[in-house]
Amino acid sequence: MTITITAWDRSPDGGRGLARDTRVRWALEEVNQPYEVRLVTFAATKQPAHLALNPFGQIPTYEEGDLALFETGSIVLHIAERHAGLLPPDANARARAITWMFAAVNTIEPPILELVSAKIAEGDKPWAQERLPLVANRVRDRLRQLSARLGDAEWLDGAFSAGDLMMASVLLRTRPSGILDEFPNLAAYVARGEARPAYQRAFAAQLAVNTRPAD
Ligand SMILES: N[C@@H](CCC(=O)N[C@@H](CS)C(=O)NCC(=O)O)C(=O)O
Repeated sequence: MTITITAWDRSPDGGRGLARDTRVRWALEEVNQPYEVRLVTFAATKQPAHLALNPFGQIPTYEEGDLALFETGSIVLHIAERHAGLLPPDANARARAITWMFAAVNTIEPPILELVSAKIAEGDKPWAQERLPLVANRVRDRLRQLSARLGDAEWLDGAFSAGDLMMASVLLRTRPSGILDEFPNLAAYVARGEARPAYQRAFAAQLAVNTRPAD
């Protein structure tokens, strides 16, 4: 059955891989599943056709036959559950990998998004300069804890899993601020993720979309 995801027609990041379709592309590449991409504009994501797929008007979405999903955590879990390669066979190890997926989107991603909002959406407010360091420090607090847990391990819990895929994807967003590089083991962890052939293919695919000539 054909898998179709949605992605920005032109991503605001210009193809740096920070838009969330990249993590879904990465998961599909890890399990060798071909997929199609429907490119959408920001305006189109607020129209009824897209809202029927994602009530919050966001990308990416995932369609496969009569199944339509949104939320990258759910999409990546769906892919990982249906195809071998992203979740370990042992039940407890599998549960722990899923726990890391939730940790990525529930515990690590929120302060990172808050920092992005503080810079982009609120950067011109009179109180922004006072607030920014507080928000940045909340990101550092979480990364310090994650860094302590990772230590010098290659991945978070044994072999590479969907938990690492989600965590590395979320951490990537801390690189532009310089915060990722304050934690050398996390920076190396993200770099290991980016070095995976599946990530390279996913990155190249989204870059091609974002660097194609204008119509
Ligand atoms: N929690 C959602 C977040 C999706 C999300 O924020 N997508 C961004 C693009 S990376 C978006 O569509 N932003 C436009 C908007 O929120 O209106 C997920 O993980 O899928």
